[in-house]
Amino acid sequence: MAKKAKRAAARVTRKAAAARRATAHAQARGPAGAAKPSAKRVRAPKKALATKQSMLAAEARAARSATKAARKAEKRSAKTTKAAAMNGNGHLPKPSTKPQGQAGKALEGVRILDFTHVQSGPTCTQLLGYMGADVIKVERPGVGDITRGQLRDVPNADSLYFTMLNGNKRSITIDSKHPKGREILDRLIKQCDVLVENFAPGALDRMGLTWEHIHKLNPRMIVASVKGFGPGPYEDCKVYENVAQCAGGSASTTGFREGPPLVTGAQIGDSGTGLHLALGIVSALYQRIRTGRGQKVLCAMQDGVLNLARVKLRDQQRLAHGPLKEYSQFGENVPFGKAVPRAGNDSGGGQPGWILKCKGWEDDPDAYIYFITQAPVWGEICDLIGKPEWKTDPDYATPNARLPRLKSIFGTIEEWTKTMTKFEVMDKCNALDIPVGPILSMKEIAEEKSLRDTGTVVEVDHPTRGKYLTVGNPIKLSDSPCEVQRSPLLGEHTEEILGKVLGYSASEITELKGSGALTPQEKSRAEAA
Ligand code: CAO
Repeated sequence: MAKKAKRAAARVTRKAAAARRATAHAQARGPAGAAKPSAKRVRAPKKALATKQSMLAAEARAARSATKAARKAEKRSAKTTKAAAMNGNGHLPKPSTKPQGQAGKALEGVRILDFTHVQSGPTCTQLLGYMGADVIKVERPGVGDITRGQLRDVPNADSLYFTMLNGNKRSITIDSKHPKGREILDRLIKQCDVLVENFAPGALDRMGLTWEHIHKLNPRMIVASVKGFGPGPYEDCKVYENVAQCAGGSASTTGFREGPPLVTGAQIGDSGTGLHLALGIVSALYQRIRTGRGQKVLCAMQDGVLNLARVKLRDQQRLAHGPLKEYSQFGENVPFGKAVPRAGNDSGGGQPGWILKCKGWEDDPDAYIYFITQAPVWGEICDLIGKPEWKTDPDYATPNARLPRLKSIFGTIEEWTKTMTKFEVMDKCNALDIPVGPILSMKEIAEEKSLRDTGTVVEVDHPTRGKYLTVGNPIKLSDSPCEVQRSPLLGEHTEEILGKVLGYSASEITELKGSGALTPQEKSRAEAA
């Protein structure tokens, strides 16, 4: 009986090792080649071990004794089960011995079927490209992404609107409504890991690319969408950036109390939602390692904006318990209404701040600095601006005492900041750990050397428009270097993708070209002109 228990324990250990090998193998192949959803190849170690453990337990009970070796083996397998459960996808491969930055890129092996246009979706797929994914952008023949021709600064060249959102991608033109085009798309679906789209609600279904169709062709595919609104009364609406800023609570809380709601220059509706979507996609890719199957990822722009404006929903709830004392309207004795008001340049946190004029403000619209009266450095601020008496004056010495008189305090600080440039104020304040920030113009940012050095602002060369600046990857990974590439010309990689990715022969490609699935129909050609 003891022998039986030993054999059972050995079988458990062998199973655990096999499961470990299978998982490591699946990981090495990357998500594009992830294991079958049937989970035959990547056995869930936890389940296998649990079954075997219970067998072992049964046999051991029957034997009424177990050898020392059997108990050791049982302990080992229990540990394995626990570890597998803890990291969620089994065992990781051994740590690479290559130096950081030389072991490939984070999303290498992941292929994206990029059906995005305008800004929200392209932001997401560009980021995935920066992380090493192979992004195949599908565009309508002859027309392409509408932004190619919008806000053009160089005649007959793709606009900066397009080029700055579509780097690190390949472009293929396919008429998704042409029967042959549908065939090509079906092949692409089988070859890709993620389909990303931000069409108007229902457009993907109208192309015949329903979730059911996609999932049947490729059960591993993740289908990621940006829509204006989530399920509800507005779900069928088309949405652009500013609509999302308004519907997500940003516009009502931005601007000055006396003025109308204001939209911000930062594209929190489009680029912000694209960023949210990218996180959804990589999470779904990670879960797929364990489950072997894809899922739908949906980011509504209203939700994305609200997520970024969550401090204002915080304030809405605080309002039920009294005035918002850090808002300058409190100090000005202006009563609060029922909803969170616009706060001008008040700091959103617990440390009051305001934008103050600096030397040259009369001629330079950006000669300003954001100044924060952080409580721990209040003494340093008082000394610096020549008001040492405020350190002990009961009207100024504590944060609560200062709240009703913030406007006059910032007025006094401004008299001091106006005597210097914003960079001189920066130098003086930083030396004392006083948090301040210069208002930088886009011109200053474009010329800022440190942003070039870190790859946040990158110059790339383009065959028709020449050199242009773009924003590189704002997310820096130490083991996944980012090389920013120019955006593709319309259909630049059509043949390459048909041949190398989809395996069409030269004669089949010629046939496809003649079918009209890759070339503009007369109507779209006229529209594009
Ligand atoms: N071949 C053939 N047809 C194609 C095609 C291709 N390769 N690519 C797109 N099309 C078709 C679509 O199928 C759709 O046709 P139908 O309406 O007949 O089904 C048509 O082109 C237009 O798509 P659309 O409705 O998405 O585009 P639009 O310009 O009318 O609307 C937008 C643009 C952004 C308002 C809408 O796409 C939308 O609301 N998207 C979701 C929210 C979003 O991402 N907004 C942010 C945009 S950035 O500011």
